[in-house]
Amino acid sequence: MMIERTFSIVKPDAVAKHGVGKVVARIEEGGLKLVAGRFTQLSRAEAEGFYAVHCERPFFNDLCTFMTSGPVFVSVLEGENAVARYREVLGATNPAQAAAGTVRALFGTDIEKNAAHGSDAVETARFEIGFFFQGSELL
Ligand code: 3AN
Repeated sequence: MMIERTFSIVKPDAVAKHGVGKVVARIEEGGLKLVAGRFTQLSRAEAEGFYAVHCERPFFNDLCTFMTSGPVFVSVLEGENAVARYREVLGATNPAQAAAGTVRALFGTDIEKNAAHGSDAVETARFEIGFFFQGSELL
């Protein structure tokens, strides 16, 4: 078992539904702990930079518009196999396919408004954490 860190965004749809506390509760119940967290509202440039890997995808423009549409809660999670574990807590990308009880099944609307983001690999997590947090902010 590896102690890892992963990166989370509670997206504008879930923040608007007052879901931040409920998502954090599921993170903690899943055996992960928050080592940093804050609200922010993404600029267009931040959204495009964060999702740069998807810039050729047809949904890129709409995704960036959605992600800048309201406040988000960004956080860093730590624990054993944190990357895979958090993706289990989130459920499948498409809420319609997410297992019952997962964050996306509970709070997601559709594949774009899917309540929360979690890094897909340790390397990605390192990039995504560094995109939002300084090392000194990780407690
Ligand atoms: P995940 O966040 O589960 O790793 P990715 O990396 O395939 O999923 O997609 C990144 C984000 O892009 C997703 N969180 C989702 O909001 C959005 N997305 C993915 N596929 C679609 C799609 N077909 N239409 C609209 N948005 C999408």
